[in-house]
Parts: sequence; structure tokens; C-alpha cells
Amino acid sequence: MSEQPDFSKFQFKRILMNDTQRKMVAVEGNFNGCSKPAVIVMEKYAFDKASIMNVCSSGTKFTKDVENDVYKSFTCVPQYNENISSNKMDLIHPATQKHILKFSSQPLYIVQETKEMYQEITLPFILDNSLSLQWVYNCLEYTSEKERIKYDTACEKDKDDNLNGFLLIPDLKWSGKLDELYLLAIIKRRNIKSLRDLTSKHLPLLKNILNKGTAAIYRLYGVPLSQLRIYVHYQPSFYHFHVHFTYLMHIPPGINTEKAHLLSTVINNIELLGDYYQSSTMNFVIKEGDPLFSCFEDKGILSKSKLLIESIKQ
Ligand code: G7M
Repeated sequence: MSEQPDFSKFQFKRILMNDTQRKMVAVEGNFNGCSKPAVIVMEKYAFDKASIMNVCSSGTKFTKDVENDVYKSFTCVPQYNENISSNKMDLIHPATQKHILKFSSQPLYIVQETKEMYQEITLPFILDNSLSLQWVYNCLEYTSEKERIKYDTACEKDKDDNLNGFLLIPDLKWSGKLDELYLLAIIKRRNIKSLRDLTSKHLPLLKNILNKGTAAIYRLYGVPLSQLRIYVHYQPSFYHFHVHFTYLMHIPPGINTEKAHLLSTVINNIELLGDYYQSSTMNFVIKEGDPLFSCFEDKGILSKSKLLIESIKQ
């Protein structure tokens, strides 16, 4: 059996690949005294109960980065080694059943939501059952995350600010590392819930977000439009219209085709057909435990067993 390599002699040359989603990195270098190159691939282990309890222990130093309504975000550094294995931790407290569902892994289904289904089932449901928008209003009113706001269209003294204005703020999920860039544009007006509400009269708002949002990000972080993924979710978790800006090389959750809609495509669709998002059938993904799933089931639109039988027949 060959000897254990002496990793203290490893000379770093360059990062070949940094997979921010898998927390995996490939590095080129060489060992002192050896001219032949070496590649090291490092990957963080998945969490288990022991590692969770290790983070949630008195041996960890927590620094609060964000506090907004029931949401807090911390950087957690184990005291035995301050240089490695820091974790980002988000806390929701008190959490509702809706929060618990939002973070639970569950069987998923695709809904093909016609305009009638939206009006009769989805809309009444979201009007009665959505997550609180308090954190959004706290941002808009500068009562939380004030120091984190990166751009505010009001700074341009635009007379249209309350109609087409927005704030640009780091998403709660952003670690702050440039290669994981993640910002949100939150609109100022409070009467657009989701994609379904957008019509041609909102084109100036959407173009404002696209143009001023990308210009601000380029100014602040040097990331150009061509390296940004700019999209909205359908269904969103929060029914106050907002747009996600993420770095193209980073793969955050929620960019799959069943959930993310590129803002440029949204603008294009509305330019082609002013009521595109009122008249289209929209696909979205739903969890089995979501009460909205039960509403579709009650109307005979979704059925777990029917879907199963149909998939077996094919
Ligand atoms: O799925 P939806 O499009 O609704 O996404 C909402 C986004 O808002 C997610 O990417 C969240 O990480 C982000 N977010 C949620 N909360 C509660 C906060 C918050 O309190 N502050 C900030 N900055 N972002 C949040």
C-alpha cells in the first residue's frame, strides 16, 4: 500500500471548478519536490443529525447578518477552528405550518393551470392562505434590512417611482460570495401578486427592473447582464411581485423550468399579447401536502392514483 500523501506539502495553483451548489471544488496544484501536477477534488459531506447538533451547540459562534419579521440569518463559526467550516443558518421563528410545508421534501406534481382554474381555485386560495408579506413591507418601509438595500429607484427622483419603482436587496439565501450572487428586486406598488396579474400596462415597470436592476448590479459587483439569470417564480412563495437576479454560474434552488420564468421572456410574451398571463395555461409544481393540492383534488383536477395509473400505462 502506498504512503499517505503529505497534504501540507500541497501547493495551490488554481481552482479548476467551484460547484457552489454541491459545495464541491476541483483544484490544480503540485506537491513540493514533485514536478508532476495534481488535482484535488473536495466535497463537503451532507448534514446528518450529529452535524446539525454540532452546529447548534455552545461551541459555535453565531453572528446575525439579517433580521426581518420572523426571519433571521446567521453566520455560524465553530470555535475550535475559526477558519474553516462556517455555515450559513436561516432561522424562522415562530414558524407556521406553511413555513414547515415550504421547507419539506414531498412528492411533487405538475399542475396545468388554465385561466379558469386560476380564477376559480388558485386565486381564492392565495387570497386566503398566503404567507405574510410583512418582511417585504419592512424592506419597502426601511424598517428592516435598511443597511442592506443596494439600490432604490427613489434615488433618481423619478416621479413615476411609486408606479415603476423597486428596491434591490440581497436575497436571504445569498451567502455574500460573488460567485453565488443573488439579489431580489422588490416592487414598490402593492397590487401585483404574481405573473398572473401582469399586463401590457406593466411593461414600463418590468423594463425598469430589467434595465436599472442590471445596471446597478454591474456598477456594484461588475457582473454584466449576459452573466445574470433574471427570473420570476410561478407560483411564488410570497405574493408581492419580485424578480430574482442570480449569477449564471451559480445554481440556486428554484431555477427549474417548472418554476422559473425569465424576465426577458415575460416582457416578450406581454409585448406579443397584452393579456398573455391572464389567458395562458400556466404549468407549476405543487407539493402533495399543499392545501392547494387538496383543492385541485376536490375538484377532480389532480389525483395521485390517476396520475400513477396513467404513468404506468405509457
Ligand atoms: O419563491 P419566491 O419568488 O416568492 O421567492 C422569494 C425569495 O425571497 C426567496 O428567494 C427568499 O430567499 C427571499 N426572502 C424570503 N424572506 C423571508 C426574505 C427576507 O426576509 N429578506 C430577504 N432579503 N429575502 C427574503
